[in-house]
Amino acid sequence: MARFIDRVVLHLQAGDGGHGCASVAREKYKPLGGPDGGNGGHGGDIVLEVSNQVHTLMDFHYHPHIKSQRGGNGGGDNCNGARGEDLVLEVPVGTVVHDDKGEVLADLTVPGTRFIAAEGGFGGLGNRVLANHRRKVPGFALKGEPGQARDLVLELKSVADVGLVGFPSAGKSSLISVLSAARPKIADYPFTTLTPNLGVVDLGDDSYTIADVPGLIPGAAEGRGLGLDFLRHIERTAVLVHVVDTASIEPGRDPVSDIEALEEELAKYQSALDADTGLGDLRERPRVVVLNKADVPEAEELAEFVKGDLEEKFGWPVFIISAVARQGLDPLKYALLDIVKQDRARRPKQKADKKHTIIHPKVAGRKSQGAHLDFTVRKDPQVEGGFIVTGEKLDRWIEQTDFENEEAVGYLADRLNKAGIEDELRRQGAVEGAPVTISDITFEWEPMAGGGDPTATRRGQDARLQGTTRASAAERKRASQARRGLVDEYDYGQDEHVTREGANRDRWQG
Ligand SMILES: Nc1nc2c(ncn2[C@@H]2O[C@H](COP(=O)(O)OP(=O)(O)OP(=O)(O)O)[C@@H](O)[C@H]2O)c(=O)[nH]1
Ligand SMILES: [Mg+2]
Repeated sequence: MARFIDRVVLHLQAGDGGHGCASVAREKYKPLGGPDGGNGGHGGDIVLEVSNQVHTLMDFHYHPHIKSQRGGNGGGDNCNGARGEDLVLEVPVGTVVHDDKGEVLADLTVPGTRFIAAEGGFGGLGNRVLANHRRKVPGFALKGEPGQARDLVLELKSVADVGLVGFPSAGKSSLISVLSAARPKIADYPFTTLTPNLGVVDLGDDSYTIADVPGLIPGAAEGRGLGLDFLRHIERTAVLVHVVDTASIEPGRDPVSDIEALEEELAKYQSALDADTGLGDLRERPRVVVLNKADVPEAEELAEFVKGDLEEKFGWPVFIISAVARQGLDPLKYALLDIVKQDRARRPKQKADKKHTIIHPKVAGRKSQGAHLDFTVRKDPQVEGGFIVTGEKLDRWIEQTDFENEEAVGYLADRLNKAGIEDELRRQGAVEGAPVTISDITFEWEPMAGGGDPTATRRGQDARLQGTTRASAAERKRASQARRGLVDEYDYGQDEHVTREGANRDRWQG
């Protein structure tokens, strides 16, 4: 039998954005035409789509590394790069998406719902759109942003209204087979059922689903039997049914202690759930007791004998049935329907228009494309006189910057200034030459004189980039990375060699 995979860790890498292009139009009598570099295309997203055609997470188990397409680079002649294709992966109904810290990101229960699991990077702007009246022919373009890389945990929780629990061979699979069209394997040895079975109980106008899970034994919480893992399939049920075998009660076991033993395991399972699942406490779920195999005379006798005790002890409804002889099924079916209906009435209605919902997880800076920029400036605790500037959008700006290109670095400096970061640094007492760290790079701060027109930078005229004795921005970035441990060691070519320790001892002086 195929192994039932119901939990899988996915390693996602959404497509990077294509780079923008810096290009200058060349026409016959116009040796230097306008900028005509196109934008890079956005990288493709990785999307999960709920489908009722798939029922397991099996495929992901074999292919957990998932990558979507990169955006095309922009080209000259105003050619924009192609958008990377989205990768749409089908997941079964009942898939719950967690991040790697266990936080629930999405609970995918409605077919057609889409979840953007990893977003492709934005394409970089080409020099045509970067041009303005001052920067007429930008000699640079923005780089594409890397696509989102993240690990997600998918868990399949069957969406059943009724969950059957019981010792092995109590007759759970037999019961689901007579209540629904499900045809699970039935046999007289324990642990016949290795993976949960779902069935639909059809009562004409009404229907509900029922889940038959593998047998439980005392000690399951410590891993005995099949363990407790499969209980996640009954986490969201409206009612739990204890199926008790009254025909083959062994010495030392009786219906009351059987139920108590399983209750104990359920409680252990509940307390092992680390976070609030949002599904309420399993221990507070309504219960029903089914005394099965009443076609066997002694079993029926025992069942009649303990019924009153059970009702009194637990306060749950008790039904005496025979799955094999199909006896006593109708009262059980309708009693379960009642409980399911009450539960449904309590839950918020799922609107019909929820059909094609798209769930967008929050992605840094994406939603706030406007002028407003959130950033924080604080003193660098490790560097005397240094500052650290953080802000979601800033990381993106750094990523977009081609540090090999000084004009691009000048453009970044303008953006930072415009955003008010210079003002804030000044306000907090930063002095010229202060090491300012943004994202993975440390700059040496050179305030713009008198806070001059921040858009005034023109090609090759950025004062902050003058001077031949200074390290290039690219070199500073490498040194900064080495110092911050982002790269262990970086070979500078020639004889220069910067190591982490070296850089720490003797901070890079740009
Ligand atoms: N006499 C009688 N036997 C039954 C009845 N229901 C189930 N059985 C028998 O009990 C044995 C176990 O039945 P299953 O339905 O496989 O039990 P289960 O609870 O699903 O068992 P696991 O999957 O191993 O946990 C089989 O031999 C069934 O034929 C019943 O109502 N009467
Ligand atoms: Mg079974």
